[in-house]
Amino acid sequence: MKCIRTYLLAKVLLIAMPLWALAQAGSQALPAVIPLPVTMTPSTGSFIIDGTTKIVVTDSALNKMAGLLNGYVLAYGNKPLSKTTITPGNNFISLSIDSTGIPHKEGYLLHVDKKSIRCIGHDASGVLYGLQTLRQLWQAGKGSIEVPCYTINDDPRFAYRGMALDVSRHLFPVSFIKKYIDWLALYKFNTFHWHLTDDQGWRIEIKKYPRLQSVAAWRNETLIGHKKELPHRFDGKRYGGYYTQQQIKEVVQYAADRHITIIPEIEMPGHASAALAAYPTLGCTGGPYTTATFWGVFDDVYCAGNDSAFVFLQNVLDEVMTLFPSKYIHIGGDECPKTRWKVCAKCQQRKQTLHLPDEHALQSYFIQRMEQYVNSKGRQIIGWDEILEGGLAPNATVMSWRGEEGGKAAIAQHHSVIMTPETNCYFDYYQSLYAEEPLAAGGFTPLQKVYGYEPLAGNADSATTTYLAGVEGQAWSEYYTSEAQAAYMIFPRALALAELAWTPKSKRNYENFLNRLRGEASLLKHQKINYDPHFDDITYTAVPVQNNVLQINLQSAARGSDIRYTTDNTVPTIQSSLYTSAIEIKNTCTVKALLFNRQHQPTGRLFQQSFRIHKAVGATVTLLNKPIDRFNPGNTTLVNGLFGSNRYNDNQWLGFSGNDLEAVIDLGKQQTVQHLALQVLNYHWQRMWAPVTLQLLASKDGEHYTELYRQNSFPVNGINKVDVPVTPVQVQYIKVIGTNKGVIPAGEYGAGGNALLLIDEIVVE
Ligand code: TNX
Repeated sequence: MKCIRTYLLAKVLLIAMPLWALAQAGSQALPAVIPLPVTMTPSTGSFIIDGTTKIVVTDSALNKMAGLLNGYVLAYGNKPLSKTTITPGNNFISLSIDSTGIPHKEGYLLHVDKKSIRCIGHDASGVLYGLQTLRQLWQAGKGSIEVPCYTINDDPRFAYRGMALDVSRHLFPVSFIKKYIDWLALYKFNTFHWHLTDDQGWRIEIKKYPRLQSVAAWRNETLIGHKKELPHRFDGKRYGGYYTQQQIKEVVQYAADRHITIIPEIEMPGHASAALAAYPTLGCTGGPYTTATFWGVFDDVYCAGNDSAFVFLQNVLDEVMTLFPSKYIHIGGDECPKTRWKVCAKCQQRKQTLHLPDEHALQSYFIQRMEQYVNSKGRQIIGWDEILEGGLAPNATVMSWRGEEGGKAAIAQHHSVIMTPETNCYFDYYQSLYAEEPLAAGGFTPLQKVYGYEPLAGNADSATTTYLAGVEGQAWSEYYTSEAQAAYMIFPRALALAELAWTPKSKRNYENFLNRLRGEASLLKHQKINYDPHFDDITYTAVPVQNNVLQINLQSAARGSDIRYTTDNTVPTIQSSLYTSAIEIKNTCTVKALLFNRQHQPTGRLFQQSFRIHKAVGATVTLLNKPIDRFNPGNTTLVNGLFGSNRYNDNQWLGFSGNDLEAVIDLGKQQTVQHLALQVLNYHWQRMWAPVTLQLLASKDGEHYTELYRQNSFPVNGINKVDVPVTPVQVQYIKVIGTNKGVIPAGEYGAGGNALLLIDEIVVE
């Protein structure tokens, strides 16, 4: 045990954690292995790897693994280890395969004792994963590496453990792609989903179509700031590039050496602006088209009535399938507006000839025709969940992103499914609500939300769900303007996903994960992963406890730190109030809080949040219609003194999908009201539409209402603040009616679907 303690102490010191943290962490101070292995049994002592240690490999299939191990050793400035096929008496690391002894695919046994390390895999992947665990166990120094004695038995929960990267919106060089692949392997991902084409740029060389390189790979300029900021501003700089086939081959090999399969994605029939710019005859109108310069969904798509569009895509896929040996080829299928098809003679002709009922069926025809082609080459397709609309292609795997609904529907039809719901697996969303977070796509997916995701609500392991292949994290790059920014958004959320993908459900525990994540800091740093370190930030909840009184709870996952706070707008110091229990707030104010460590030093970022206390805070709210689950943090959200932010997914907005808002606020007794205020959202690119009509009414008895105010236009793109002074009246009830836009009109994002009406905080003064 002594050595383990020494090891832990060294590790703790290395990451510059104060000593008290060790005591604090107590028995939870495990070596920082992420994802957590199935079983880890410590024993006494440690093994020292130095220049005299040998790697024993008898199976030539594992020579590459020995090479990788030496790479990891070298990366710490140590000498490479020499290889042998003869097992010495001691001081060796043996790599071997035993598919009977280790029964599970990709599983491994890592046994470290004072004399040797044995890494036995079910297959070569298993050996690779054993080595990744070894890298996380060891304490590397110059000249030698100490590994605590352990026996670890491990294998993955899901067969499909994926991370994507969008290189269309922003392009990343081959050097970054390789680093990314290294990082994925370290956390035991086995699939890299490479999103290679989109409206804003085509990134793979296709020799048959040179204009994909000279035209589709380039855009004239790029949007500055967020898409919701109107009018759009552009940088005026030509942007683009693509990967040559030679580079792709190199990356595919690099990934294969790390047992990562690359699944290429070639988008169709939508997200095709760049390809159409190069070959306008493939679209319905014939163009001219341009490679998109801002983010979104575009009406111009491949023409479903034009055989040459299919021939083009088949030729493209021929080259793609030559480059990528993966069983699966992702052909997109998402966000394809039917606007052009509806008025295109060729598309309508196709619809008629095939007796297709509508344009959804036409999309289904498109995907099925491409599926047949891909299948004829011995491969399978993956498509986003929109491929369910109009009928699923017979052998397709569905990637469920708009929640789990698509995934469930596909499972019901006995199709294989990969879960990647945007609420939990989209790493382009904000991970914190702190104002200093760099610009991101808009939603809010903190680390805990990723970690807490459980596919199919905990039923993922039952026999009925053999169709659930696994999970994937999405890295859309609209707002990833640099490699550092991409890494910041992806990590550590990808680590949370890695643990969900690998570790048995029963073993997962967020606090324990955070402990290990803190312990992982030195490795993340060594890997030069610019991860977001703010997962210990102070967060809060606010609950109205009685009329005009809010109870504020502050929390942080940080161990052994104190929270100190102020309500007078000053920055907290060590003299400020110590947070011990919920704060009661009776007046409008800003709470500011900071973490102080044992040395009384402030750590982390300054928390600040304003609360507006008004007459409705704590009042009873009755809703006529139920908000949709995704935007239903509870009725009191409308009267909790807090305003929703433009990150709209911050649990302050109440959302109604397709149906109207009708809220009645009971102030408890008659009161003088002279001012009403609220907020509604207009983000059409996220299906969010301000009400067609908003009415504010008041009543003394809850039966007879008088209209105080009505508004029919909400011109602001984003948050519309409604601020209404009213002639003072004595009332007990306030009614707010918002008429939903209903079905999203043609030409708009999500056309034909239900509009979302979002409202927050009804201020009564
Ligand atoms: C939707 S997810 C998209 C992407 C965007 C992403 C932004 C999916 C299949 N399509 O084109 O980049 O939202 O969050």
